[in-house]
Amino acid sequence: MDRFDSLLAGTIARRRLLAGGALGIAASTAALAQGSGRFMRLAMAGGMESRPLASDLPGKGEMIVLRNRPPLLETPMSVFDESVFTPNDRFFVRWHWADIPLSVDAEAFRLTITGGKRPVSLSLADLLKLPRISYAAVNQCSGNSRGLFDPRVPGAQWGHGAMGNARWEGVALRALLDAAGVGPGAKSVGFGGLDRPLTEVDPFEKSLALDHAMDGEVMVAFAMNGEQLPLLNGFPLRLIVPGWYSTYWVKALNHIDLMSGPDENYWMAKAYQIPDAPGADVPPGTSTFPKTPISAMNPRSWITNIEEGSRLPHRRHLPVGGIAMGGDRSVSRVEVSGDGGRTWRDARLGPDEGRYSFRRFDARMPLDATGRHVLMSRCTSSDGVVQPMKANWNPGGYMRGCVEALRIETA
Ligand SMILES: Nc1nc2c(c(=O)[nH]1)N[C@H]1C(S)=C(S)[C@@H](COP(=O)(O)O)O[C@H]1N2
Ligand SMILES: [Mo]
Repeated sequence: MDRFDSLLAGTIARRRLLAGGALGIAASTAALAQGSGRFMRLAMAGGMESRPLASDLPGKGEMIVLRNRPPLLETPMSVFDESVFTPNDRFFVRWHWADIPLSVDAEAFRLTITGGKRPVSLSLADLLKLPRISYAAVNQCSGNSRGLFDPRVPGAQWGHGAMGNARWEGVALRALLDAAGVGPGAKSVGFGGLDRPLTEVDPFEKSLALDHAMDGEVMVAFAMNGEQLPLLNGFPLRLIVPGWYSTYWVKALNHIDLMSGPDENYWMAKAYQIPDAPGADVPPGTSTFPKTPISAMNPRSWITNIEEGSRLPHRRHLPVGGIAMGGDRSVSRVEVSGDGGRTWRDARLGPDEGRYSFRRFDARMPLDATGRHVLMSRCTSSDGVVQPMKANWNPGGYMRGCVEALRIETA
C-alpha cells in the first residue's frame, strides 16, 4: 500500500470510529455540565481568572473549553513551545452552528462542484487519485486574542490559542475548478460544508474571488500533519487559504459553486467585516466606518517558553523563545526585548518551513537586576511590515497584531 491507499483505508476506518465519536461529544458535554474539575489560569482584564479544561472530546487531547455546543476549544500556549507544528489532537476548534457533523460516511461522501461547464461529483477515492500539493500554513481565527481587546468587545473571548500550524496535503482547488470547467461569466467561488444552523438562517458559507481560487495554492485538504483531519477540524475535507484568516477555511467541505454575481450570503456580505483602515484600527467605541471583508493575516509573534506572571530564579541571561508568523509573507526578523520595548535585540530564527508557517525564534535575554521585567517579541515580515506596539481596536475584535507583553518577576 502506498500512502495514498493507506489514507483511504484510514478514512474508511474512521467511519466506524466515529460512531463512538458522536457519543464522545454527548458524554463530554454532560461531563462539562457537571464540571470536569480541571482548570487553567488564563486571566484577561475584566474576564474570568481561569478556564475549564477538557480532554475527552473526540480526537482531542487537553483543550481549553470556551463553549461546548458547538465546541469552541482553545490550544494552551505551552503546546506552541513544543513544536512549530501543532499536533492534530491539540489543534483549536471553532464552529459557528450547533448542528455539526458527528459522523461522516467516508464511502458515501461526495464533493460536488456546480456552476461550471459540467457538474462534478467526487468521492474521496476519486479525490485521492488526483495530483497532490502540500505545504505548511497557519490556521488562525480572525478573532484570535479577542479576549485582550480593551475596551472589551462581544464574541468568543479567545486568548492567543485560536491558531495552529500544520502541514496540509490535498488537491489544488484550481485542478478541481478546471475539471468543472470555468465559464467566462464566473466571478467568484463559494464553499459550503456539512454543518447546519438549527434555525432558518444562512448556513456557514464563504467565497473567494475567482483569481484567488485559481492561484494554484488554495487547497482542498484531506490530510493534516500526515493524518486524516480530525472530525472537529473538518473531516474529511477542508479548504486551505494560506495566508488568510481561517474564516475562509471551510471545514467538512462538500460543496463548491462557481458564481457569476456578488455573494450575498450573510457570512460574506455582513459578517467578518473589518474597518477599511490600516491595521483594521478605529478609535474605541466607533461603529460606523467604511468596511471591507477580512482577508490576509498580519505578522505576529509570541514568547512561549515562559508563562505570563511567572516568578523565576534570576539568571543573567534568561532563555527566551517562541513562535512567529509573517501573515501572508515569511518571517524575516524577530527581535526580543526585556525592558518593555525600550531596547531590542535580534533573536535567532529556527528552520524556515515555508512562508505560511510558524517559525521558531530563540534568544538569551540579559537581565541586569532582579525584580519585574516586561518581555516582548516583535516580528518583521519579508515585505517589511513590523508588529506595532499599540493594540488595534474594532468592534468585531479582529486582527490583533500588536507586540504582546509578558510580565515576569525574577528573584
Ligand atoms: N463548515 C465550517 N467551516 C468553518 C467554520 C464553520 O463554522 N463551519 N468556522 C470557520 C472559522 S471562523 C474558523 S476560526 C475555523 C476554525 O478551524 P478549526 O476548527 O479547524 O481550528 O474554521 C472555519 N471553517
Ligand atoms: Mo474564526
